[in-house]
Amino acid sequence: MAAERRFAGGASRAARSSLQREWMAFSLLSSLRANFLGRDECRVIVVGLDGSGKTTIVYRLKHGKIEETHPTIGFNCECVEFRSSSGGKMIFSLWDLGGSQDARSFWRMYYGNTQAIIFVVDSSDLARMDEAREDLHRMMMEHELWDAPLLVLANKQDDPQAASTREITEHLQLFSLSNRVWYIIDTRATHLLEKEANLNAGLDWLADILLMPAARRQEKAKQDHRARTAASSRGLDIG
Ligand SMILES: Nc1nc2c(ncn2[C@@H]2O[C@H](COP(=O)(O)OP(=O)(O)OP(=O)(O)O)[C@@H](O)[C@H]2O)c(=O)[nH]1
Ligand SMILES: [Mg+2]
Repeated sequence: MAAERRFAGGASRAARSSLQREWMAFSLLSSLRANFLGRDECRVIVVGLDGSGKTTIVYRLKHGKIEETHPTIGFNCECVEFRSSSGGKMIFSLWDLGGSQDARSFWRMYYGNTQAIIFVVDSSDLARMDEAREDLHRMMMEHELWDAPLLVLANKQDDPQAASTREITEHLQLFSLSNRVWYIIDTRATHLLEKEANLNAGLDWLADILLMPAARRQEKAKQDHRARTAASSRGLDIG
């Protein structure tokens, strides 16, 4: 089942009441999914600032092609069946949340039962990297998301101005996330070649992590943190 909710923009009050309607639609859809869908479905929220490429990514994963997008107010939801390179099978239920400032104030409404977070960054938008970091860390403090693995997609790497994954790791202060499994990967969602788009590589990591027992995941978070801290102190690449 797929749902699309889009809003063409406009005055803030209109946008907020549209967001409230979206939230009600979301609650209904969530409870239907919880009742009727299988246990191998993983609920993932796809978040990040407006224009970072979330909808482009979700549509590409779903339909295998690049589609025209419009700013999302509310959410899009798509189910994507995925088999990781290690053979793990997973159905990702991807909840693509609008990234405008108005829409971001509603993100927390969608956190319940979330199993993983995909945070999309426009790597060429250095001017808004602080804003992205603040939103990310605010989300990391949320109780409902304490255990959710975090996949950061450093998108728009085709842009000549794009910051590297290492630079983005530093801008977003990912190293401070010592109790969470996280991973950052470079993506080019509008590149024609899948290998260059690199989206499946990110889902590969996520599928393997989600198939791990929770206790093992916590242990991995600690191991990764120790390894990254050690690599950083030796000036090595720590992504
Ligand atoms: N150059 C380049 N453009 C991209 C890439 N990914 C997405 N875009 C473009 O970025 C613009 C915004 O993409 P969307 O997917 O609508 O962004 P969004 O994050 O869903 O934005 P909101 O819905 O407003 O939160 C579109 O014009 C996309 O074609 C990429 O990797 N490289
Ligand atoms: Mg969108």
